[in-house]
Amino acid sequence: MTIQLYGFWRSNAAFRVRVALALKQLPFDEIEVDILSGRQFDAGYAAVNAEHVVPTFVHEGQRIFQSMAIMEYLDEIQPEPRLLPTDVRERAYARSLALVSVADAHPLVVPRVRKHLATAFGADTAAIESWCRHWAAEGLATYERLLDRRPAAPFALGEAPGIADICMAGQVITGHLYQLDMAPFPKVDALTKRCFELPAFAEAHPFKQPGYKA
Ligand SMILES: N[C@@H](CCC(=O)N[C@@H](CS)C(=O)NCC(=O)O)C(=O)O
Repeated sequence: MTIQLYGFWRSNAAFRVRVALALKQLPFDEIEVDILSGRQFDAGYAAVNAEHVVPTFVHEGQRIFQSMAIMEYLDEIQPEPRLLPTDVRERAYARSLALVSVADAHPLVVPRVRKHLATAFGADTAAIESWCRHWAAEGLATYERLLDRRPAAPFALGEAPGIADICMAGQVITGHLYQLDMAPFPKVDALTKRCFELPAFAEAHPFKQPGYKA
């Protein structure tokens, strides 16, 4: 199976896909697109990804974008270990948890939003950091409330990590990038520490990628 992943060390969405690939033990080549230097707008990559974002996943010539779609595709081509539960209600809950970060919290802190805050509204670095910290914390607070209602056992849906854990771990990485105190989110902290004890999560961490800059 030939897999390529257009990604970037800091990309939260690429992190999700790297973890999913590692859990399924699927080897892949990662091609760097430096989204902090604007390489996502280069003509070559614009032809690959119409949204000018990473990740783009390429499997046997087929391009797939959006990390949730990619993770679901991986579950279909290589069902074990499962990232989504087989039970229909559990599967909906797993997607709901994943989308708290993927659809609601993470999109508010991506480079194009940070750039627009600066260019359209004159936000300076401190204001943009404050914005990002706020939305990173909102995502974590939502996860904490959800884990209050349904405790981890020991992962979000049971014995093994899946898409919910991957996306929650990504949200915690955003918190770390903005130096958030995790004390208000003890259940999220405990669950994601458990995730990062697994090589699939630890090795996919942005700080472990080639090109990482502190
Ligand atoms: N919802 C998309 C998010 C894609 C996205 O926004 N990716 C970011 C990196 S995590 C990006 O490439 N941003 C470029 C930009 O904002 O200009 C997914 O889950 O794949």
